[in-house]
Amino acid sequence: PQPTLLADYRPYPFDVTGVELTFRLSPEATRVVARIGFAPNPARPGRNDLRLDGEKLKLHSAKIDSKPVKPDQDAEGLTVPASQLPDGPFTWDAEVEIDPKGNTALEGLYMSGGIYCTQCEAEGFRKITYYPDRPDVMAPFKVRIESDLPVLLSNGNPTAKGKGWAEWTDPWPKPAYLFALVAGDLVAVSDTFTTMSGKTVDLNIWVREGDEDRCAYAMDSLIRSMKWDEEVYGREYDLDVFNIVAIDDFNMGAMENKGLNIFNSKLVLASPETATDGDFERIEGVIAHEYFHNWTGDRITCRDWFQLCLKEGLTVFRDQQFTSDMRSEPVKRIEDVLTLRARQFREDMGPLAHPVRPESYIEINNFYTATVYEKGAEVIGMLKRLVGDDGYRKALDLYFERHDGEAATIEDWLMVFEDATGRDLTQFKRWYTDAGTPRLTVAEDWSDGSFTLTFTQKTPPTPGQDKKKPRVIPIAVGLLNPNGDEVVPTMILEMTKATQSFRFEELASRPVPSILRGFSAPVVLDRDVPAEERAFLLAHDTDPFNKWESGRALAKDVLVSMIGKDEAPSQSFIDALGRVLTNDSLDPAFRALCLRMPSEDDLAQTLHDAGQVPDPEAIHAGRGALSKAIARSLQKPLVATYDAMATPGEFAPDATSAGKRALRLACLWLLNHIDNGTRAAALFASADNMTESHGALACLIEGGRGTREIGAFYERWKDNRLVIDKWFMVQVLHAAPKDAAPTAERLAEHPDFEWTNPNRFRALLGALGANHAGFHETSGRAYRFYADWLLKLDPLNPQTTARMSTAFETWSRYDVDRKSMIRAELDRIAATEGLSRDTYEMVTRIRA
Ligand code: BAL
Ligand code: ZN
Repeated sequence: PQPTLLADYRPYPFDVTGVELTFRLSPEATRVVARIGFAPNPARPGRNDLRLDGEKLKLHSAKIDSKPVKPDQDAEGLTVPASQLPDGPFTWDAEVEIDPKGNTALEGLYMSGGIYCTQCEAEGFRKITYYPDRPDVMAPFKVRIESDLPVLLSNGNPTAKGKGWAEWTDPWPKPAYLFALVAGDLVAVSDTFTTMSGKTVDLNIWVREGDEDRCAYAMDSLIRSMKWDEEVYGREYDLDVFNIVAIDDFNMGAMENKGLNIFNSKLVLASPETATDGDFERIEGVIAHEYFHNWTGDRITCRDWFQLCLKEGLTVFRDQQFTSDMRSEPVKRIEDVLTLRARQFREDMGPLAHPVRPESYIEINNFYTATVYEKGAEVIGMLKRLVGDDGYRKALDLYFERHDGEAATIEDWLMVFEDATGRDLTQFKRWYTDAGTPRLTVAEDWSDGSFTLTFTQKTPPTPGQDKKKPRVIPIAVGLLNPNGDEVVPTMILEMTKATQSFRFEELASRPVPSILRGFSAPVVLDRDVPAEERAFLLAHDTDPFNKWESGRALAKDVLVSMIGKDEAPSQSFIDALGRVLTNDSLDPAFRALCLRMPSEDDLAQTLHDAGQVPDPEAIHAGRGALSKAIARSLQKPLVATYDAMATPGEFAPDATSAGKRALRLACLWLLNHIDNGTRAAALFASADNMTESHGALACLIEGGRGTREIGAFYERWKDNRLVIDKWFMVQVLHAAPKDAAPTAERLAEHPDFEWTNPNRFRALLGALGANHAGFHETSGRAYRFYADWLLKLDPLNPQTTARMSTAFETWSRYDVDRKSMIRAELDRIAATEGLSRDTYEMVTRIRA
């Protein structure tokens, strides 16, 4: 397959002046009648062919200005030569037939449990009708749906309906990827929102009958999101109705189609009994994310898919701000950095590294990555830090004013910051164009009351980019005196050179620096810090992020010396942790994060960075040994905290209650290493909420127990798909290294393993990939099993298959045997005849 290049961008030769679609729904033979107005685009003068994208479409008729035409058809679309086109504007009429029921790729129009639904981002619309399926072609849409199903939905406002049909009109010009249609036997949970200018918007969450009682949190999150976007960004909703639909079979989390968001049901449906606190938080965040896209994505979209971060990075940044306003800012920051490091740093340090704005792709679906999303958001956070809150607000106001209704680029985005703040962002732009995570080293110098920090930045080579120029790095720094008082509050040091010094004068004593506060830039801080200094910062740092980070770094140092050098667990680390655990002035959610050990994958990367070959079993054992040592040493305060953090009474999903449960479960996790599972079994038996029930079950399985509870959990929840996903996942994720692959193999035979459902597939296979020691178990059995399943899913659903292939992206960290076993699996996948373009691109990049 040929790559698409950013450098080849050219505007489409025609403007689309309007789109009218009629859908005659039928599971295996839906007819789509399209009438599309075209006018020559002045940006592409001269006579141009009409090229329309189209895949898996049966063309029944095509006309131009009512006269039949016979376009040249190929596997990717059709062409009407310029010679057959009128000089000026013209109308294209076409009727095609599609097969929603046979559409297992879940792109375009497909069926999920009897419901018709669509997913058009990035390039799914071309599976619905012939169209210039690219984001810079924007047009108003009118849609008529004909079906006997009771609920017929599309974008925009409802404009007419009768028995067996409904019409929708979307006045806002939009690209085809934002098109949506839903038809099914659904019921709505409804509310209203009054916007800042006094307009009433009807809000509906559409679900299957029986699921209505699990929509309240999603609706509440939507209303809070709408209000927040008005208050913080001045953005008002712009249609009479906002619809959300929950769908069981969905490749992504959710989709921001204009006025008709379609969600994976796991990101809508929640009740205390069925959803964990993590689920509630994700629902709140994703509802907000998709709603925020209405302005950052829909009203202003991307010129081409290389600019994906323009809408995704910004919208992630906005949903992170929202969650941090709704919950706890430091806790949210720590959670976001944990995710960034676990997913984006891992990507950036491996064969799939790519810039936030890539320059080439074979399949764009493979670029919905942590780099585009999470690093894209970090880059905006840095911009805000550099220009300040006021500068950021001015720039965003200008962005909305200047580009509303347009398909914009990263250049446009940076230009509004330059124009609003007067700042030159030429060097800053490298964050968008250069891949890789910069590594910062620091030297300290102290003499005569003056303290100097000298930073050096270096970004390792990434595929296709050997040499890297220095970037602008905002380094937030504060200084503490030896008593633990802050003598220099947080300030931003702007690093622009490869090596650069910053001096602090007139200090009474040599300070302890707190560097990269709030994780002010997505870099790795390579700094050997003595354990005493880390413990000092854990105790005294006023910056909550760095307070947590010091504890984390201490834990890592201890684990690395236990794993690599067989050292005993450090008592001083355990004591420092104990002081955090018992410090009631600290938020329980924060304490829970401090108690959580670094992940095994994170430790493997750390060892690899230190020039060692990680041994997954040794890492697993080391982490277990440290947990046990902590539990033995801190047993009393752990038990006391476990008891004190109970949340009796009615379940509340708010951040405070969730924080208590998180701390309670963190204590349980450690105590489980020394109490033979007694507490976990008792909690499982008594829990009235999924957070504790699931947390207790995870502990039991981790301890090699829980057979009875696994059975009871299944019996109780066998009719609830989302909870049964958890049942599959928890058993594989927490299985002992040797048991992970056999457990996954056994569960794959279970009648409920509906593997064509992406949630179910991810629950089982995703859990295997995430069980570090289990996935990398020495026999290679897990690698084989995983690759077998990728090959089985690929012909049906290339998008999900390709995404799941990233389990193999870290292969180069490991020993020769593991490397060669993983490479053999990658070779086997790559050599498979008929492999999808999606998976082909991923496996060839991974094994390169
Ligand atoms: N646009 C795809 C799903 C999302 O990021 O919202
Ligand atoms: Zn998004």
